[in-house]
Amino acid sequence: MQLSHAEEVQIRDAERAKTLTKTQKDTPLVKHIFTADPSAHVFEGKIYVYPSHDIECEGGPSVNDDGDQYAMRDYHVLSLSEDLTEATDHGVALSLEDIPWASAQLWAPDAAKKGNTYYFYFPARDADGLFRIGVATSDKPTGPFVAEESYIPGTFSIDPAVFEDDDGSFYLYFGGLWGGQLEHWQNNEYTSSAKQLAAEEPAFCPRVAKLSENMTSLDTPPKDILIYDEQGELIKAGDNHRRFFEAAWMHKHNGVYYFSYSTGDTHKIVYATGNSPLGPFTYQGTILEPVLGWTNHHSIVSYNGKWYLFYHDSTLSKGKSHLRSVKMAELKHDENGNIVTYKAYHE
Ligand code: FUB
Repeated sequence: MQLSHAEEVQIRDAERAKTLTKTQKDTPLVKHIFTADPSAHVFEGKIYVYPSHDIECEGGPSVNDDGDQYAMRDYHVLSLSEDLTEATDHGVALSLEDIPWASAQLWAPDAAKKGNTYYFYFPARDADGLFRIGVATSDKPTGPFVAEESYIPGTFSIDPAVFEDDDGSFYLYFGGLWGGQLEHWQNNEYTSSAKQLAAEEPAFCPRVAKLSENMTSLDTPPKDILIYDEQGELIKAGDNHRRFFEAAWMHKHNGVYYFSYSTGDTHKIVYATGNSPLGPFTYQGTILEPVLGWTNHHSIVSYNGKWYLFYHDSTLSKGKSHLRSVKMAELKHDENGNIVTYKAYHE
């Protein structure tokens, strides 16, 4: 029987964990729960991290390429001490049973602050099993968050990331292949059969939409984010080391927009740069080499004059891809603005 990619990684990583746990450069921010998909932001002078909360599934997970093993049911919020040496878990901020429209799988979230309100964005499956993006609000960065009655109209797929530009506009980035269902959405319409692309066709695009003033709806329909290579050609579907898979993030450094993402089945975090939050972007290189575990997912935030990379790996669970832990490291841009590739393990 042919193994899925997820099963192959699971078998491989049980062995790799023995070495990589010894050579890891960073330790998990918290160890009493498993956390993943960290979205970090500075609110009121402190770093808050909005992660997924990984759990062991009852009866053991069914490991497959749709990600059924990622069966999360609630969210916790973490905050870091000012010297960044300690993390506090503020407990459950939102639970599946308190989200009227969601049926399962609380995947990678993000958060934003506008005025005195904190907005928590999260993907989940709706009653029909389609991933949608929801929003919940609180007057505190740690929640508890109160979810809207329905998901944000016009949203689909997974991995919301919210970016506030210098003019106070907010943009929502999202999308994810395979279990994230992005292949089912063309021109913002759902099709029951996933579109198949030939290797030479342009890859599936992540999406971006401007958020409305109220932060709970889209101001514009989602639009494709175009990512070009150095020759000015769109990155191809078969270019698995550079094409978008999931885990979108945006940061701005010296006036340049850095769009970063996971390449999925090649397990890297890479980036592309541009002059507008809406793109187009030109591919630049690797931010984070593959980590222990199937998924690679990150965020990048500036704090007290330094840049930090938040990411996760599966060292604490000894290589189980669905039980991950959030870590952090300093991230450097060189004098030309290029990001210096980070390796999470000593050679
Ligand atoms: O945590 C579930 C999914 O795994 C996320 O939504 C993806 O980005 C990947 O990290």
